[in-house]
Amino acid sequence: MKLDSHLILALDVVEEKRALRIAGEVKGIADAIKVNWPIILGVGPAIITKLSKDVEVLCDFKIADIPNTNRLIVEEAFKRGASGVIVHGFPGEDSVRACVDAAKGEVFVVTEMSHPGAERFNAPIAEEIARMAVKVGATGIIAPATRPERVRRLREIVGGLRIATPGVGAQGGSAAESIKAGADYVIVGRAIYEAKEPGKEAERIAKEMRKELTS
Ligand code: O7M
Repeated sequence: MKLDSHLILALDVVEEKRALRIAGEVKGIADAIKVNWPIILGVGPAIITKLSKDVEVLCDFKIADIPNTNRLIVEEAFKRGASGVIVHGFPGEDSVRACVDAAKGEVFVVTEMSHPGAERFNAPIAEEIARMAVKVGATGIIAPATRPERVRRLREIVGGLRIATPGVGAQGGSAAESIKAGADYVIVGRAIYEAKEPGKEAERIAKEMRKELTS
């Protein structure tokens, strides 16, 4: 996936017309569009192929199953035009390795999630998951923009792997702080797709990160 604006749009809308309008407005601004179950269930998996004609598509299926099922999901995502997939780390090394082996593009592994509830079960194993992501040869990890100090710590563990951080805007995280903490990408949903002018808001966030990177 390209690394230019450092912005990934989380397109969590459930109507095709609206999805395509927003995708059109951020075209050339976001480095990729992330699709999750809301749009897949609302619009259908053909949206992956449709979007992928104009932008790289990251399939955020948070894949978390046994190795064989994981492999099947990953194969289907790439068959439809995905550039990358997002998988959970907690099912273990064999499950994550099955994704890496089946992938025809990038694999991001979720370490610590951005919401408050993640602190109980998720955060205590996040560093181990990050080490596993390095070991199995994943492209990168997902880390919480809502806790920049955790992004910083996870960066120490994963070295040169890519880090994508959701939780900017609606969940209270800051794009500039995420970049400062070591993120390569920020993932932004509502702050962009609920904005009056999604393209302008995407541009504003990209500019905020550019400023941070050049300061
Ligand atoms: O900006 P938002 O809050 O509207 O949307 C954030 C998006 O990032 C949304 O698609 C979530 O499913 C996703 N996300 C999180 O918010 N927190 C996480 O810890 C992980 C993800 C994610 O993208 O996982 C890969």
